[in-house]
Amino acid sequence: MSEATTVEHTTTAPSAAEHAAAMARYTAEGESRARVIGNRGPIRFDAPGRLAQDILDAYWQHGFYVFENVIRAEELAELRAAMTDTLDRAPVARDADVDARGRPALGLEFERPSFTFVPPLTDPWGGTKHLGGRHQSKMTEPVPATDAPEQVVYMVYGMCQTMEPALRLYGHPQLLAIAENINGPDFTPFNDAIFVKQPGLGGSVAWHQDGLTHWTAPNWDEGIHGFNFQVQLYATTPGSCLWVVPGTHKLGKVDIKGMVAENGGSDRLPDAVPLACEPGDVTMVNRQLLHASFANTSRDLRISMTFGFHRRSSVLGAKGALTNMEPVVYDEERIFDRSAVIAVAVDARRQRFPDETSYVYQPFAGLEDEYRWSQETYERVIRDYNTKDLGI
Ligand SMILES: O=C(O)CCC(=O)C(=O)O
Repeated sequence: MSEATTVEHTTTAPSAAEHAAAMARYTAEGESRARVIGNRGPIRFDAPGRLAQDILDAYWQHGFYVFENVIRAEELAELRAAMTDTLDRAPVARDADVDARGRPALGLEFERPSFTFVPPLTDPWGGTKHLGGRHQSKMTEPVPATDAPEQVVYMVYGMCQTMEPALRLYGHPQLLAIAENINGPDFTPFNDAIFVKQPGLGGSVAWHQDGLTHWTAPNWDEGIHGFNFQVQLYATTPGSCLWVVPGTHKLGKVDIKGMVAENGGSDRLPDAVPLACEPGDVTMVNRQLLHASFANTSRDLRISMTFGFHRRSSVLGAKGALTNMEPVVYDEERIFDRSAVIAVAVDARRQRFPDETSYVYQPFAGLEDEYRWSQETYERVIRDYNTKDLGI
């Protein structure tokens, strides 16, 4: 994360209103490109646990899919309530240890901070060396309203340890079955993060491809860096949502700076499509797909609960990337410990939704009784689980 606390806008920075107007023109073109591709609809299985072949084909062709209407109203309401409470309990400012009501802020007890902040409408990573320098080019940073706060929450980490509904979401049987279809039955977790984009305030995420470790691997292919789900708590619109450039997951590392230069210096890349969603929709995006989100000058709140999965073969023996922690090689034990979060999540879900058929996670088949959701497994498996993320 950028530690900058103030931002000096150049005289060429657009106002938020100018940015929103430019986005509206871009949106119309993006939406018509998106309509041609389609790549959206309800989750369908051809046979128990086997994702419909046309969905798989569409995902592998374009590098993304939008699953509609996945999260039922009851669960969505629980997720929203948990998220509202979480944001209410965020530190009042970046380094504060109390929330806006003077209570001890959420997350102080964990090893990794639960919140990151940015000045409104800014891009903390574009053109920097953060996160392996993968965000090659800076996004437009519109000038926020004069009464905007100095900092706004940008991302929330460690959702499984702070929000029980989020832990249950992590055990969602259909989403885990999809992960199995994409990455094999021994798939592993990646990490999770919640992107919070408040209307008129939310920062941007510069164009990037996620993977850091396997671009030059002899066995490189379009699935080697896994994928991310984003569960949308509210309607996302082209002004607030994630944009992707279809098909780029097959191209290897792309020259983002060159693409922006060729586009006259504009970050509104010509082939991109918006992943607009309704509440409860879930996007699946290949981590090698070129993607970004713009400063949120729209009127729409976006909260995207984001969690990803990998092939086990991509992770085992890989040297971890993406965190500031000591470089570590992911061995069997590390993978098992982080994967145990899935086992506990499946049971947490079973306890809350006993009529639903639970997902059977093959690496923990037969170990279910050791990973029942309880205070004991919270302490043993869930607390600080994100220090064991499997970032590649
Ligand atoms: O949702 C966003 O705005 C950015 C998501 C993203 O960059 C990611 O999931 O890697």
